[in-house]
Amino acid sequence: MTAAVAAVDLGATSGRVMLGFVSHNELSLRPVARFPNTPVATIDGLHWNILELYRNVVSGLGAAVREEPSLRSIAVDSWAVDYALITGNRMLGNPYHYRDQRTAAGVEKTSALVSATELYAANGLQFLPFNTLYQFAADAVAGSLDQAETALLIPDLINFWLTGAARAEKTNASTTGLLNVHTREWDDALIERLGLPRGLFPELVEAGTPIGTLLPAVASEIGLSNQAALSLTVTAVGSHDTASAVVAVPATGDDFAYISSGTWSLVGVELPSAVVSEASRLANFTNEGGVDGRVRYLSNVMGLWLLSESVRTWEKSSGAAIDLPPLISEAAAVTTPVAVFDADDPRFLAPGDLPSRIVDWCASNDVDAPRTRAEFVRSIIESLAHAYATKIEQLTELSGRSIRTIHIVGGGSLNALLCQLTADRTGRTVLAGPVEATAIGNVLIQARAQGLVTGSLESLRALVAQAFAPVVYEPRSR
Ligand code: ADP
Ligand code: LRH
Repeated sequence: MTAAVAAVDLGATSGRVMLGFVSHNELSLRPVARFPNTPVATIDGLHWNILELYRNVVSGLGAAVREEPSLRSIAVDSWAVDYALITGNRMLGNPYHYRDQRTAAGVEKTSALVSATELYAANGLQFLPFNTLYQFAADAVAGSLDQAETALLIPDLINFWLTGAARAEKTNASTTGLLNVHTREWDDALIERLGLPRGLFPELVEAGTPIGTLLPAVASEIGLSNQAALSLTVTAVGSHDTASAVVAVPATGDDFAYISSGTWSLVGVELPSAVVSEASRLANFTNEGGVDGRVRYLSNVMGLWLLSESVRTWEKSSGAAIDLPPLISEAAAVTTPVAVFDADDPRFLAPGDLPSRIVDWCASNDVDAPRTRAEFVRSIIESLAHAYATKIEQLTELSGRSIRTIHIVGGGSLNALLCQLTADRTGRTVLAGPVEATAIGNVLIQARAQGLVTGSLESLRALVAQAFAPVVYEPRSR
């Protein structure tokens, strides 16, 4: 039997609500709403426009229910690390964006309390200045935690608003830096050492667990009677978007790496257990929690943010909208060599004029900077492919996993130049797509919880491979 579920997938660039139709031999998705995710800078820093996002989620769910009145389940995933502080039912302030500058004070405070080696042994997480624990430390310095009873990561917050139940889904909780890498439970000793209130952290739930049913006001808002709402479950899935994307990598065997390529590029392999060696810490590889207890052993590359923030800069100065596909075609036609810069240089993290920072990087590294738009785009895409290739080599060394093919999923899988250059620079076959891997992974885990499909991640991936044949890029000789 095929039945419908709805996936809410909130990316850092855009959000969508998608209907998923699943049975043991069928998988298809249909978008019902897409909306931009545009952050807002105010006098106290950079924030997500969380109420606007929630309004779009509810209106998208309304459209989903109109199209499929017998919808069985809803699940939410989003970007990681960010959260709202809650007292009772009240949100204390608007959630900060991970690109906000306030975390520097948190990094300093945390490093004074726990060494980087001890931290990695406890949480197995790569250092990113915006990891939730540094944000909490910054909040503590500012006194913002004093009134808070609970902290909810973004998908947990949306689930709370939909159902009234405050839970912490584990894959996303693993990005806080406060889960123990081995037990996958809140690390009470670490939380105490950091001086954070233990009560902030809600009960953990695994992907696939029911969270609750819709609150009556929400049911009415999306056009369901209270009675009908009782047969619709809000389900926990891999609520970290990357965890859901990894579920939907259409891989066979285990000799593959994935690149979840969107605003960020997450380059990794799936492992049965964590790698917490000193070499892994120094290479800044992370052990994030995956669905079904798997480990997502990966590293963040700055990603297509480099391109989208450059496009934003050019659009601002010209006042005209820029279409991505022709821009990428112009970059593909560039024949002169372009600068390959360090895509992960911290100078690229904050919002603002990105092309000028590429020019700065080139000046400080004595490299000729790109001049035309097409050269900038080519330089960005070459630099991303170079970073991917470096991470793939490190992955094989650090994990011992041999990698034959590379699956690129997410928006970046539509970028043919990026996919081809990745094949060329890694010397491996690249399989591109599906573009909506995150929503697909979200759909599959709720469908499995509903009994619409059964089996391991491997059998779910076989279903993805059958429904969404990837585009193949073979390496060209250089
Ligand atoms: P996120 O989930 O982080 O919001 P997505 O997976 O939606 O990110 O990917 C967004 C990125 O996908 C954009 O920044 C853009 O670079 C790329 N992208 C989207 N559509 C296209 C397209 N038609 N051609 C090339 N790249 C695209
Ligand atoms: C990708 C992502 C990534 C995190 C970053 C904050 O959307 O979730 O896995 O590191 O956002």
